[in-house]
Amino acid sequence: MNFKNAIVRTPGKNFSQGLTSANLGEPDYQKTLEQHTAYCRALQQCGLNLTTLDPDLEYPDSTFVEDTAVLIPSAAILTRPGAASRIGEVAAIHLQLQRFYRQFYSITSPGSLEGGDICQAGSHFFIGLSDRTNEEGARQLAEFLAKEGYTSSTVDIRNIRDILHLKSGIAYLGDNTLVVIKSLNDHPAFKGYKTILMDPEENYAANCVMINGRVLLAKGYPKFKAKLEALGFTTIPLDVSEFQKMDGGLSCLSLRF
Ligand code: CIR
Repeated sequence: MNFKNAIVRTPGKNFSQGLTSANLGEPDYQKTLEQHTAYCRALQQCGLNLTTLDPDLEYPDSTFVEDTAVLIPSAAILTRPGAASRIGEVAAIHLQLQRFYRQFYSITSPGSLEGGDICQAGSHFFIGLSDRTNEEGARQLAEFLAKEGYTSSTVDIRNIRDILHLKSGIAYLGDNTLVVIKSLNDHPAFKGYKTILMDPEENYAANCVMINGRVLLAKGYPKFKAKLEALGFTTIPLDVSEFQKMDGGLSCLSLRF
């Protein structure tokens, strides 16, 4: 799948006031900005046209734009984040997406859903059931996707430790290949896929993204990087330590379409 565009939002100076369960200390704002700039540069290096939104101080987590929408070529599905403090982030993204999309769907109450729980694998979608995405949100998304010609299945991660979203634990790299953490490896939904298994001490790096033939991955995870390169993938390692402190990963920093 090829992408042309990406939407990103520069982190605001109150970024450290967002939600987090990581015990990694407070992010350094200057470093956060530098890492975000390098991330944006990497997206451009992959051929994407960037729409860069200004910081939104009303929503400290709003740099994690991926959680606000699920995008397919024919439609944009606006989410309804399970984190109450993040529901208001969706309106601004809706406005931006109107420049690119005509067909919109919305997840509505009592459904909740965050983009980090949604992993596209070709014409199939894995929908994570998490503390942020509930059954009703998953049901609504599955219905919208079916209307647009996609299949889906749910993956319950509520009993999996240390992952916020489904895509904290899996990534799809194309060619029927999934990156998977050990605790999700035996899930029936992933039967029939080739899997790249994470070494548990490198689990954080499972949240990587394939963009136009290159894999963006977190810097500092040598085993995973070597594994990918041995399989013939071109990698772009990026330092995202400050985002990790706020439970964020590489994928959540952009909407790619
Ligand atoms: C949150 O807890 O909502 C943010 N601090 C982090 C969101 C990360 N999003 C993602 O992995 N898709």
